[in-house]
Amino acid sequence: SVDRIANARLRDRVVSAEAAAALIQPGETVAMSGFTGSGYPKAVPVALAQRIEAVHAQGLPFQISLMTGASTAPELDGALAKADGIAMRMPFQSDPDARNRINEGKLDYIDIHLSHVAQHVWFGFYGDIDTAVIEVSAIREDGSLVPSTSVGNNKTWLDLAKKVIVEVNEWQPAGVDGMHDIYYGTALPPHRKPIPLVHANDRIGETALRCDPDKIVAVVRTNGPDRNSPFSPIDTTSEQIAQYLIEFLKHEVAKGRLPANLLPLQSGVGNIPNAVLAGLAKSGFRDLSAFTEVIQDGMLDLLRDGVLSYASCTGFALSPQANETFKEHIDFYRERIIMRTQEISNHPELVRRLGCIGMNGMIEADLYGNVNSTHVMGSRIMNGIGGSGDFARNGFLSAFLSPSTAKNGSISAIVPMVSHVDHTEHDVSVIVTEQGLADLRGLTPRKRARVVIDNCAHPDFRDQLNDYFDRASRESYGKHTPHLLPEALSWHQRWLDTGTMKA
Ligand code: 0RQ
Repeated sequence: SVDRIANARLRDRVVSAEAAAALIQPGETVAMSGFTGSGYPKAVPVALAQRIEAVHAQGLPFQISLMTGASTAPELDGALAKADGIAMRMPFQSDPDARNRINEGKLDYIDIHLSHVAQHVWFGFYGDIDTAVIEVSAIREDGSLVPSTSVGNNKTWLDLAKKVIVEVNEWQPAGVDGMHDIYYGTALPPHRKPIPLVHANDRIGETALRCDPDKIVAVVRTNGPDRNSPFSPIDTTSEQIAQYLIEFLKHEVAKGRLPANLLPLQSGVGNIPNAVLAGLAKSGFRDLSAFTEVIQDGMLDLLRDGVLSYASCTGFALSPQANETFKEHIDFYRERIIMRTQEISNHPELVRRLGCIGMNGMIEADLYGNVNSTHVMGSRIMNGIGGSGDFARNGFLSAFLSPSTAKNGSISAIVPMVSHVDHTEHDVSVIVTEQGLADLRGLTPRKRARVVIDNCAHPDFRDQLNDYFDRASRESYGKHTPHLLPEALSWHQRWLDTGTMKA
């Protein structure tokens, strides 16, 4: 087979993962590839974690600051977190070991909008990047780097890092070459220009990443799969949520507010968004498009069936089975999928121009439409805001989806006041649970409360919510957004004290 490293100079820099990891020093800021479970380096982070453990065993300190696209991989975040090797991590994560350390207060985590990551690093808010570790599918003869299954912040990492380690992963399909669109027209204020993208499938950049070969200090050959957990089979709760949302979209078409093929869809990751995609497949919609961050199983199916004409993304979250399908039919998918840098896939200017329809999961929502996507009981981080905020604020409309209860019915996902705010009442158009859908557009806060309780709350919590709202409407200091401050977060405290939000 053809050597994936077509550049002779860079072929000479091939070393073991251990030798490459030895080039990373304690205290460095290291920027890695990876977006959810795709395109992350498979070997160097593990070798680095082993080195860190060996140094720790000698009683010496060794930690790095770690930035990625939005990686969730056990071989990256997991391995380094277990080795206690991460001082600071940003942005989105969801590896259980990393999450536990963050929630134990042992790992500093900064959760920012995915569209902000590249520009904040360019602005200098995070200091220098010492090393970039980037997985690619191939190195071309001219030394340019063909990304693998995610682009994320790789362009920024390669541009800004002082030294670069490249992993060339042979497991990734060679046919992914041509799927990427790397935009080199970004600039810093005050020199920014409009981004010339007006359709979700426009190509505005190059198919490979540029990198100064003098900065590439090591190249490592790997051959390992992207890892994502398989989706749970679609349950009735997810199916009901999906049905309510799809009926709503059809209603919007009937009212003339949306075209028959909708507007570019953004879909979060997880079982409920996957159920929505599965529902769309059966709904009669055709010729849809997606401008989203992550392509998951459901979207590949929609592309295969022609329900979705094309999709723009920055990464994949595929089950092992869908990974195989993707690889097998890479020529088909390359014609229909464009992978962009995450500053473009999530760009507020583009999300606003295209009029994306955002569909994301949530932890909880309150009576007035504020949404918490990240913190259980206001303090324990789940994953991170990811791109949900980029799409919620800037899209044509934004839906947040969740079962109406969590933890065996002991928690209501509809609460008097959210215990942490990711999306304010100003950014949330629609809330959906298996109980129904609350369309908050054009409603005053008090009318929103009515429709959220009536349509979305679980019957077990409806009386309690009505009681709160009625008393707040009478006794609140202000009557615009009624609240009883001592009680507003008492539901969460009750759950912490007694194991249930029920009074
Ligand atoms: O916990 O696994 O311990 O049982 O949260 O909940 O119902 O499986 O839902 O997988 O769709 O995740 C908001 C986390 C929902 C996700 C969130 C507990 C529940 C369970 C997961 P267990 P479900 P999902 C694009 C968009 C932010 C990022 C985003 C998310 C676990 O959607 O991370 O949108 N969103 N990115 O038990 C206590 C509640 C709870 C609760 C759920 N009210 N109280 N626990 N849980 N609701 C992608 C990217 O940006 C990369």
